[in-house]
Amino acid sequence: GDTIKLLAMDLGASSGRVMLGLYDGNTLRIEEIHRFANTPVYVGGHLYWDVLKLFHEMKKGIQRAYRAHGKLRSLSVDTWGVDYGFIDKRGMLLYSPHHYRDRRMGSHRLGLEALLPPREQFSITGIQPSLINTVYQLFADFQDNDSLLEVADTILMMPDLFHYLFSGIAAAESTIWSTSGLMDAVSGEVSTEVFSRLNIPVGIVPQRVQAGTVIGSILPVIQEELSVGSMEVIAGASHDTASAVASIPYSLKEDAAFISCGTWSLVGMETPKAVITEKSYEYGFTNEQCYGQSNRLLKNITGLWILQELQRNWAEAGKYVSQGQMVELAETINHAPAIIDPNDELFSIPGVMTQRIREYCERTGQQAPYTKAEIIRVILESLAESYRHTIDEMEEITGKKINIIHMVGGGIQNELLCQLTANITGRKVVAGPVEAGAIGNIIIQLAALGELEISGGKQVVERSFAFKTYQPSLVKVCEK
Ligand code: LFR
Repeated sequence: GDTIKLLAMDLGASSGRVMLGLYDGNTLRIEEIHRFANTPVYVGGHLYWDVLKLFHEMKKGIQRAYRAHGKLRSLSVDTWGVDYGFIDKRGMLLYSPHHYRDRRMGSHRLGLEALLPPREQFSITGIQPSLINTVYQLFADFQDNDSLLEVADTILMMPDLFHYLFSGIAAAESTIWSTSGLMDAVSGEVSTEVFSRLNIPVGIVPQRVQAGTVIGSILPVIQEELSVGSMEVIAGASHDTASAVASIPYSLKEDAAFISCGTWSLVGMETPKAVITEKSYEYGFTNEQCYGQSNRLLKNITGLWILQELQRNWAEAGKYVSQGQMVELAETINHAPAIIDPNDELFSIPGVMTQRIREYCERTGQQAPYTKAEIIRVILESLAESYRHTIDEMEEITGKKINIIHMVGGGIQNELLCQLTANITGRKVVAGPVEAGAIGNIIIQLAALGELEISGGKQVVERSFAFKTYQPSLVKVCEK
């Protein structure tokens, strides 16, 4: 039959990609059409996403793909979680969406928690309370801005917002909404309890759709602007982590965990239902929705973000070091002088990471890293150490033994991180696919279009992409 061509717009917190999927009924090929930076902007001390620029880059991607490959069947956008924008009654975007690393939530934390204590948030929603969550952001917005009640007609999570800009249709897709802290873990619907406790009008949430729904087609004005034909707009598993996990061609229900490695490291496993217990709460786990509605028990670990910040710091000082060079440096020594907790608040907002790491080491009585190699090595070993810790906790919470770790996402190009993960956790690591978010996005589109079953989709992924296995080794990887 004919090859099906479709586009995955996979947006991460530091860069975005437009990927073309080519499916011939047997294997899937992907091709990067366009890659662009996603650089947030400070305005008056607040941090925002440059949403129009992102939309512009995605349109550029559509145009390029169309020129090179002709008719495209569909597109779907997936993004990081928790962030959102508002549209007014006329359907106009009210202002640029805030970045979850903006600081406006801090002063409203206690106010919110007086109305809805953290433990109760967790027991209703299954979501671990965190200042970045939609619920904290939204509460702060309504507190800070009196006019919002009148002018905000509809809230759109980031992927929903882009789908709206492409199709004119406002929808609330379930996987992205599952990151909000505003959904009921049992019903999988918006929690009217949470909204009413916080005096936020629940009517701002648009029609709910499940992951894998064709919601419309791109607007005629956009077709005209780009000189492209019509294509369907699909709400896939529009949360990047849900897409990434959907691409893993193995069962995550038995003895396996996953780590999705990007700006964040998401460490977790798939369970039939949300795991809402004393322990899962205390250990800091959260529950989000998977494609197909099963549950993802996981922990957010501040991941390669620390390395990305370090890279930005050094580049600003005129000393750019690539990610590859960072790994080479880390391999020149064979042991980190200290271990940090990547989730310590020190590392959560933009800043000079070398200083923050030294500060952390002083506070904890450890020898501070001095050279570049030492600093990078501290970050990588600390990540692997926090993976080990999290996986051990997960075994305790679920009573399941985890023998295999599936690592996916751009971060697995850092082979040292994969090997350190195998060594430090003492478990076998299977790494792949790298473009997990985009691949998950594409197979879900194919399923929504009726072109394959999702179980078949997993086989397609297995046939089509490379995987690499790392066995735990006691030999230091860096000893040459
Ligand atoms: C990963 C991710 C995480 C989410 C974090 C912030 O890219 O989507 O799942 O918790 O970004 O939105």
